[in-house]
Amino acid sequence: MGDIAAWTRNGAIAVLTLDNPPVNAISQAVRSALVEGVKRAAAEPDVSALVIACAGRTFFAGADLKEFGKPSTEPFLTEVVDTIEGAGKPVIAAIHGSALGGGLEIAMACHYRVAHADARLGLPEVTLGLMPGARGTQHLPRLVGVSKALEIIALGEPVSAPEARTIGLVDEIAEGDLVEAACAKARSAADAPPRRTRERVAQPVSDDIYEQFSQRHAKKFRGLDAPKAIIASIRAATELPFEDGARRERDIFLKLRAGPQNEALRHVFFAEREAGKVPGIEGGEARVIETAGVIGSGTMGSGITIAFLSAGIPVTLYERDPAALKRGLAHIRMVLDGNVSSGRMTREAADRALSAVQPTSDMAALANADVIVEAAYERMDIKRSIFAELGELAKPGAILASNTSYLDLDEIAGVTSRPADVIGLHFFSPANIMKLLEVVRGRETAPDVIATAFKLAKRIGKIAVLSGNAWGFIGNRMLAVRREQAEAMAVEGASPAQVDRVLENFGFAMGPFRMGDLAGLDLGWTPESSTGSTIRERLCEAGRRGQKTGAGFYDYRDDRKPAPSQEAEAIIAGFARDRGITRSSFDDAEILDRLLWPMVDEGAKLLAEGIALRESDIDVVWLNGYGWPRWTGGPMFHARQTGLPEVTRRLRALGIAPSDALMNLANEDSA
Ligand code: T1G
Repeated sequence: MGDIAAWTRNGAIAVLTLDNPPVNAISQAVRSALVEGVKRAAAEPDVSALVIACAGRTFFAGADLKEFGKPSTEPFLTEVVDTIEGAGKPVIAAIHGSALGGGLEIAMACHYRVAHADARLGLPEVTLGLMPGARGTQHLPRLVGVSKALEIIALGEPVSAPEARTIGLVDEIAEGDLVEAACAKARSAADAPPRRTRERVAQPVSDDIYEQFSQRHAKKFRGLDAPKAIIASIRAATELPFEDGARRERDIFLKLRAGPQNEALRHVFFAEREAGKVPGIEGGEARVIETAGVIGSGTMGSGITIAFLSAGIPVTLYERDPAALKRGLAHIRMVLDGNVSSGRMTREAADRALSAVQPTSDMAALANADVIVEAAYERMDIKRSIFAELGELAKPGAILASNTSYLDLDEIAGVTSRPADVIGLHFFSPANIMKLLEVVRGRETAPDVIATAFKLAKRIGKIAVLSGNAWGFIGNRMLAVRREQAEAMAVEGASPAQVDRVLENFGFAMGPFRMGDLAGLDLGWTPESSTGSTIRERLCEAGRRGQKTGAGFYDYRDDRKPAPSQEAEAIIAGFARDRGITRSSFDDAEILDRLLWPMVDEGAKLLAEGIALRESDIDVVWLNGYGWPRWTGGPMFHARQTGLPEVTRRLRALGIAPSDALMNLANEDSA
């Protein structure tokens, strides 16, 4: 069996232990070893039952995603599952870590399942644009019923071992040694015929169970092909003989696996892991972070504080203005209480978090923090004065981070005598929820400070992407390009509602104009500084500063729903007239091209300038910071799937000359 599988005996029980680090992905070698092991157990007369276990940190974490996109190799996982379930002697799964996807399918093919109390079990294929492809949609409803199966498979959320035990997915929670417990279960099962899941019945449920489930999760399923297929396959388990349901499942699985959404979502899976690998930094020494300081208790400062507290990192929250500090603390308490009522957090954890924040209006209280994140106003003069003080008062070795969204990190670092300790940690609002963290590397930022930032990001549940120090870093620079195109189209005759609808149909939750109104049109604008040179400024001058003033690009009634605005339209038309622009109508395809491809062109420039390390990093930024629809893989992947030469052609058709950076990528693509 080679070194991927070990065969040991525990009396009459054979134990087959697979070892394919790091997560026991079910590679071809693993599949072969499993089939060989089951056949060996059948052939050895003094073996009365077989335990299947995994070495390392987890049971099988699913099919080997690295084999996708290549020709399938035998034995297929379906053959493995059928061989296990068809075995003449009982086969018991010993589950620890995460039994996911094909891993859980292997476990369900076993006749009994024993799990470690900390194990998790799930079928997350839907997050990859897939559905289980090895009897998962047929076995699970037979074990736990249709409603639970719908949740576990169509939502892709794992269950804990205790919950799995309660719903009938797991037979026992191991007390003490897992393999010993599994062997004991095997001994107790050895005299009875194997209990085959496929011989059980999946109880039918009424149509409205499926209807209600689909409606309840319509937003989550929007744009995805897999959920509908999953629901149909689970239903088939209650209507068809096992073999027919399994055949149907396999056909649909293979179609999804060959489809664009699986390709895009597999790209996302690996891209999000690749982003954490920074050449010259990865695995480097990191500084110890036990306490944090946050400067500013506004929306960002309190969100960042919650992110640290939720990861068990105590925070000294500094705010110059005591009234603002009080508001910030109230916001933190409200969010933590909300986490408790939504079940995302226990009351104890929330109280522990609340007791770990030390509010202060004296900056000296930050002196002992291991990392200090400045989340003050987005003005360079304010940031310079804060960092000049921080440079003096923060203890040696403390990391000084700015949450700036656009500003020059080197200028900020330059006012301190310790630029090596200065880094950008650009959180996205709400900072306690959004997963993206742009880690901005200054000219003198020390490598161990970057390594610490990436380690800290993982600890607080963020996905970090490295950015060079240039205006707007990665995401906001591309966002500015999209906004410019959107507002230009509004001046040229497209309505804000049409532009928003086009982007929302593509898969964004919110189009650029609704987003602008929500964020406020007056960011960085003041009546004194206004020049009326953009439609945003014209709207602000007319008092239309966004949803918060009841009017922006849209009118907002008391239900806060955006309604097309005659007044905004008149202001935009007036702006066009002043510039001698003849307005015309747009078709949706042209609007989408003008929203997406100039952003991709900007992404190519970011790569050429070395601000972004990889195309996939740019995807990760947009997927996790701006709600790019995951099933299309991100801006750069979507452009690749469209074909870069085609993207440059469409840019030219819009009258936009592709940059040299994009042309170079396109030429490589067609080489
Ligand atoms: N295949 C290949 N490599 C995988 C992998 C997989 N399934 N899962 C993880 N890795 C790699 C990952 O790229 C990283 O590599 C390393 O392992 C650690 O991962 C037929 C078709 C198990 C919860 O969707 O959810 O089965 O960067 O950083 O945070 O029906 O990995 O070190 O080189 O994520 O501790 C279904 C995917 C597949 C589970 C561990 N299974 N994996 O999380 O570590 S489809 C999944 C995870 C399927 C069947 C269908 C997580 C984890 P590197 P990591 P982690």
